[in-house]
Amino acid sequence: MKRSRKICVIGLGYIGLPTASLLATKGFKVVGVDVNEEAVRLINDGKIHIVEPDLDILVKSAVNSGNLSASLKPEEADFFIIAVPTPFKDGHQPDLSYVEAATEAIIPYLSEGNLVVLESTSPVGTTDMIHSRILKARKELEGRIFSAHCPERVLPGHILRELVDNDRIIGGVDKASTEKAVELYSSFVNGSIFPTNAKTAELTKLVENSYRDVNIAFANELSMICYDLDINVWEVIEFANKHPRVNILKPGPGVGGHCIAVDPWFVVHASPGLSRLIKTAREVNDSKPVHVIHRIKEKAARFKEPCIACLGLSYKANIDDLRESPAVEIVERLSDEKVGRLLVVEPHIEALPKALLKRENVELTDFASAFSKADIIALLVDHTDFFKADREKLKEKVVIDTRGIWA
Ligand code: SAJ
Repeated sequence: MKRSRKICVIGLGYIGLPTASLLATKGFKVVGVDVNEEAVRLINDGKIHIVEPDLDILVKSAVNSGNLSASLKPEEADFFIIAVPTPFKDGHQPDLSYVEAATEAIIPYLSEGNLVVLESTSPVGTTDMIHSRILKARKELEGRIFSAHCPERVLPGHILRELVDNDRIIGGVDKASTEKAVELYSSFVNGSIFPTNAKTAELTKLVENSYRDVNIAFANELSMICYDLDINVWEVIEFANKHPRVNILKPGPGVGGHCIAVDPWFVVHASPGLSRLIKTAREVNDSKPVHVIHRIKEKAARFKEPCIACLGLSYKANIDDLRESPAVEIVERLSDEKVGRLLVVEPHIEALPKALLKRENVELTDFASAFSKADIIALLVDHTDFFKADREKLKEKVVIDTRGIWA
C-alpha cells in the first residue's frame, strides 16, 4: 500500500488518537478530527489530553514528522476511520448519535474509491446503516464506495502494544469493502486479520466484552455469597483455581469503563428474550457497588463521626479514566447519604470529578494523610501505589478491601 495515502480519523479519544498517531508514524498523512477545541490545540502542539502510557511520545513524534495534524473539520482523504463513543441512553438503548454525527460530517468529503471504517464498538447493523446513509446523501457513489467494521480491541493501559499486536476481525458491507479494509490494516497490524461480514464483526466484538462481563459477574456474585457465609472469597478463588479447568476472575467494587459496562446491553437490546444470562450478569455487576456501600455503612455505624478513606476513583488500576467508575458511584452515594467524612485518594487525577465537586464531606487528598486520619479504609481500586500500605498500621483500621490486595 502506498504510504503517501491520506487518512482522516474522526474522534481523537482513547482509540482514535493512538490509531491516528500510529498511522502517521507509519508514513500515512493523517488528519485527526475532534469536536473538542482544546484537544485539537493540544495535539497540534504535540501534547495529549488523555493518560495512556507512552502516548505522549508517539503523538509528539507523529506531529513533529509533519504527518499528523488535528482539526475541527474533516478533510478529503483515501480512508476514513470513525472512532467515536457509542454509549447508551435511558433504558439501556444504544445511543448512535456520535456515529451518526461523524457520518454526516464526512459525507461531503467522500469521493470514489474511499473506504470508511467504523472502529467504535457498535450494535449489529450499524456499519450497514452508515453505508446506506452515505449512499442516500451521495447517490453517485453507489458501487464506488466501501464501508467496513474493524472493532477496536485494545486494553486501556496497554493500547500502543495491543494496537499493533492484537488480532483483528474485519467485516465489510460487501466483499470488496472487506478486502480493502484488510489491505489497510495489514499495513500496520502484526496480529492476524480475520475477514468476515460487517454483522459478524459487530457481534463478535460485543460478545468479547459480554463474555468478560459474565465472568466478572460470577466472581462478584461469589464475593457477595462469601460475605453472607462469612468465608474468605480470595481463599476460595485461589483454591478453586488450582483445578486445571477453573479460572475465576477477581471480584471488585463493580464493573466500570466505557466498554464492558456498556456493550453487553447492545446484545440485550438486539435479542431481549434470549440474552438472559448476559442481562443478569450486567445486573449482578451493577449491584456490586450497592453491596460495597452497605458494607461501608455497616462499619461506619460504629463510629460517632466516621472518617473514611476511599482509595482509588478510576474504573481500574493505574489509569486516570473515571468513566462509569464504580468507585465514583460509591463515593457519590456515601456523600449523598452523609455517611461520614470522605477522604478520596486518586494519584492519577489533579481535581475531583464534577460529580464529587463542591461537597462538604468529600475531599481529595494524598495516601499518607488519608491513611493517618481515617477510621475506615475502603480500597476501591488496586493502584500499585496502594500495595505498599503498612500492614501493621492497617491492623489498627477497619479495612474493606474490595480488590483483595491486602488479603
Ligand atoms: N474487572 C474486575 N475483575 C476482573 C477484571 C476486570 O472487577 O477480574 C473490572 C475492572 O476493574 C474494570 C472492568 O472490570 O472496572 C473492566 O476492565 P477490563 O480490564 O476487563 O476491560 P476494559 O473495559 O478496560 O477493556 C475491555 C477489553 N475487553 C476484553 O478484555 C474482552 C478490551 O480488550 C477492549 O478493547 C475494551 O474493553 C473495549 O474498548 O471494548
